[in-house]
Amino acid sequence: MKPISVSARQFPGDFVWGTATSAFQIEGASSADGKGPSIWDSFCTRPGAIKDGSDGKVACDHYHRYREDVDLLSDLNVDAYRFSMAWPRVQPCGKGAWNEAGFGFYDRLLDALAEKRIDAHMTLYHWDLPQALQDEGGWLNRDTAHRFADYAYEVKRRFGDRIAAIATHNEPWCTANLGYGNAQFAPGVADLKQSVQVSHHLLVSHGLAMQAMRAAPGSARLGIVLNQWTADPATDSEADRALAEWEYARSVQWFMDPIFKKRYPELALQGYGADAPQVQAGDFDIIAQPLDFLGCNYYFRAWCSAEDPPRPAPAPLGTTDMDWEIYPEGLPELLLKLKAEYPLPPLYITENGMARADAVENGSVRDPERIAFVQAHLAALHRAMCEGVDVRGYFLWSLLDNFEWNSGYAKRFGIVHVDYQTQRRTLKDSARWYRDFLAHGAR
Ligand code: GCO
Repeated sequence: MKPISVSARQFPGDFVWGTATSAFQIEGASSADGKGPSIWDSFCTRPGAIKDGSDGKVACDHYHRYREDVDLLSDLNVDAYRFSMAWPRVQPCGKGAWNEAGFGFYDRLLDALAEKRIDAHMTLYHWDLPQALQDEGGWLNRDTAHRFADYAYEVKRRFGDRIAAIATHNEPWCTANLGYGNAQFAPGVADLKQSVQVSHHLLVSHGLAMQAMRAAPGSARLGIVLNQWTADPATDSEADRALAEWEYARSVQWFMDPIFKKRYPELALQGYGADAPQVQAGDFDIIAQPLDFLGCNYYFRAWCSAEDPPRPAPAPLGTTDMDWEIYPEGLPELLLKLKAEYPLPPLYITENGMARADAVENGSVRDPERIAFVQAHLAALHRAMCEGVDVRGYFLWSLLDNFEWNSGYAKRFGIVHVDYQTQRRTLKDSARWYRDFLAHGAR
């Protein structure tokens, strides 16, 4: 990929620039100060679940090094930092007693961010359900949605004036499809019917949490973060086109329709047949709460081939270390499609970035492909904004190399390299580029 010229000055003066992380992927300290175990702590002990056999016990040790990491953020000139709260850190069993020591960590993190004038964008649920709730059925148990709303209320009550934005869920598609559909993620279940029911409970929990947080004090803006993609048929064949429509319906519309149209997409319901979820009267009224923002995580498009084996995506710009096609054009295509289909609130690109097999050589990490990746996506994003899509911010995934779920530490998404033996942080060239990009756009 060639470098593309893009400047922060092209974007609105109040555009929010940030980086993103999540609790389980960076914090470590998995049983410190009263934290309860999460489903990811458990999943990591399952033989073969994590490709490199690793776990989240230490991760980036951010729990102990958060000050250094906030200094890094400040050096990068970002306006905002997106991170998640570990539910079992603040409520070890997912219900009942709060863990003050756990809240203490986020209190200190928020103070450190405020000191550096960095806005906090917090996610309540980035996949680390308290194991105690899993023992009672996890997201398959509708009661978990109510426990989630209690947790959301408490967080907003305590921190609602110190956090710019709170997202209920990060990528509920992953929780349902990877956690319950194909067992790649915790809790490691492979059962279509369960995964579809879980997706419904996640949506209900989002709605209940939104209602609870609206009733709590605090000025934080409230929304949800979805992973989204366009779905392109590999050929013009009827089978490929049908597959692409199905893919878009079951992934994007499945979460957008309930929130914005109080229904599930007909095509997906038909496809699921007997596996369609049980929906109670009034559920769509709960789910369709007004949002202050919608977070969109964009990494790739879905390439839909019904052939066996499937036709590979053309990938003229190459693929990332995850084997994901680099396809910046999909971002404006997706955003314009969403704008045409839904009454959207302001959008944030809450994740975008790439994995690369990075290594430190002579004290530096050369990652020109990542710089080109971000530039290309920003240029594409800017085109969507020129065409009228209301996007308010961009968060690069990720600040640090971290625990990439079932890939363990083998995949590096950070703009800052982490040496897991020493916990040494080294700015990659992409971090230096982002820092300068933001400095030149200084307002
Ligand atoms: C996601 C998660 C992140 C991942 C990132 C790279 O989008 O899947 O939010 O936790 O690490 O996306 O896969």
